[in-house]
Amino acid sequence: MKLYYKQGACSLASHIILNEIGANFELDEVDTAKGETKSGRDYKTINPNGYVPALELDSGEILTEGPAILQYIAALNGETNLIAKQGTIEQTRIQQHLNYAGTELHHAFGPLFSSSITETEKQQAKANVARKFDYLNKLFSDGRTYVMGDNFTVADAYLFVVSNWSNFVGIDLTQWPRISTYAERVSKRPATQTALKTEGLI
Ligand SMILES: N[C@@H](CCC(=O)N[C@@H](CS)C(=O)NCC(=O)O)C(=O)O
Repeated sequence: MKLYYKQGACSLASHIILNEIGANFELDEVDTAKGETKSGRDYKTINPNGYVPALELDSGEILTEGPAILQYIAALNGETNLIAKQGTIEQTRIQQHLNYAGTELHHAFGPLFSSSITETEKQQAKANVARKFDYLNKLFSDGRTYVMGDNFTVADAYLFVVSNWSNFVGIDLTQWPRISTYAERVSKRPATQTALKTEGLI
């Protein structure tokens, strides 16, 4: 398997889950601006949408869209509890959190990575991110360790990566103490540490 990634991007979640399952995999870094991989491939031939992550299977088949990739990887190792059985309320909840991570939190961060954003737009985007964090912070008010309870799942990998972007866009995550503690907890997992080191983030 080969993961096409960009340093610290949402592809980091797939990288973490590959480590969590103990997968044998390669990495190829993508310069999304140039549309090229480090190995010299035209990235449009891998993902026509131009964004990371993409996962190339040993069969040559390519998977795209982070949440789908995360669940595919997790299912490769039945010894882990990174996802739940299809059709159960637990799996639906994991989907709920993955969807929140992607279409709400990740989406809210989007404008903050644009080089053409105005100061007013930046403040609006930050306020929007804050609303998304408020919801997540409340979720943790029952003292849960991970978003699903005691068990770390694919949703935590994605939520961690997106929460961690706060450091790159001038948002102080300690405004949401439970999220800040949670992000710290996920960052300490050996699989996360390895991924962060490999991507040159620590
Ligand atoms: N819907 C896609 C979105 C992926 C996405 O937004 N990827 C970003 C990085 S987090 C990207 O590659 N953006 C292009 C760029 O950074 O130039 C997914 O969930 O996989």
